[in-house]
Amino acid sequence: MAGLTRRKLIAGSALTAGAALPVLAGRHGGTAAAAEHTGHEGHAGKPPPAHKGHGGGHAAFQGGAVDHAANGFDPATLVRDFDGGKTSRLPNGQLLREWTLIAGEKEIEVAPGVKYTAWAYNGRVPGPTLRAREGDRMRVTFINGSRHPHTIHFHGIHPAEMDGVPGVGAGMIAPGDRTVYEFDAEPFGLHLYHCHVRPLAEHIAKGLYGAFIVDPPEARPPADELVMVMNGFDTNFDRTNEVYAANTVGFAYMDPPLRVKRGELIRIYLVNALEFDLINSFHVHANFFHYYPTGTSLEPTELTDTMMFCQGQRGVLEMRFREPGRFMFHAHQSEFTELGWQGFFEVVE
Ligand SMILES: [Cu+2]
Repeated sequence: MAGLTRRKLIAGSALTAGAALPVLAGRHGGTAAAAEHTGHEGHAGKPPPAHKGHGGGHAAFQGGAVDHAANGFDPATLVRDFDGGKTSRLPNGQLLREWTLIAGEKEIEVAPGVKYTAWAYNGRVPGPTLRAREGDRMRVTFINGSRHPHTIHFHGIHPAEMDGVPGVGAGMIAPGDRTVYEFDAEPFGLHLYHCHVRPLAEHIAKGLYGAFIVDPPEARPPADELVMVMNGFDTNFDRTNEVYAANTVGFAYMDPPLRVKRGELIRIYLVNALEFDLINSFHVHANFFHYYPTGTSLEPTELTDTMMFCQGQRGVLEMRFREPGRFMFHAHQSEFTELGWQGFFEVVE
């Protein structure tokens, strides 16, 4: 992978724009994808092979050949996976939610044939989507099972010693050590958590982050709820990303697409965990969404089809599809789109 740069990938994508279309239409079987995968790897250390139409070159990058079982997580299920922890009542009546997060090292496939040695909470990138209601007590036991010091820094409001930064409270957690972060879940909204050990960009970019949802005291209206953590992977350590995605695996929602129901309220908890690029974005085709910045108000601030996000920025999106069919969603930075950050909603009756 040493010679794999994102500029080369983009150049390749442009060359094979025609070949990529059949992939978008979902006509590639597993065999074709596997063959293309070989073609893709051919780009790593030598000039691109001649593109002989269908199946050549970078159509490979857009196949569906990632081994989700080997990764240990699948974007298709992760997108609706919310973790409320183990619940019990404290003597004062407050609801206690408990989780254990273990930091470790794990090789994952972030696009067909593109492997990356990630640092992960509980073996998945993004880490578990932690979910509580405003005012619940959160108790997160953090175990560092890796060879480097790490922390968990939560966004939200909490005491300084629970902030998960070096030099405050428990500070950096050494390999083999553990600590407990405990605080009340507030304010309601969409937050995130991530490691806060320097060099910060590397510790975050390696995969130590996840979404943290605090529900309002009165639940939001019923909806088909999705979580998308926008991220990227610097596979050749040049401080630019070679792969972009929502929920880690580039092109994951191209095949299979994300199935949603016509007319049903869809709520997306959208977090930008991207490093090395200052801005990311979300765009949906042929539809508009209400946008709730940081999810901290129940009144939307905007009706739009595109939002941009700085690092750590997040918000809640709500929309309904009027018609069945396939509708794209992707970053509106075309470069990110071509390098993996794109998918389809498949709207069904
Ligand atoms: Cu770290």
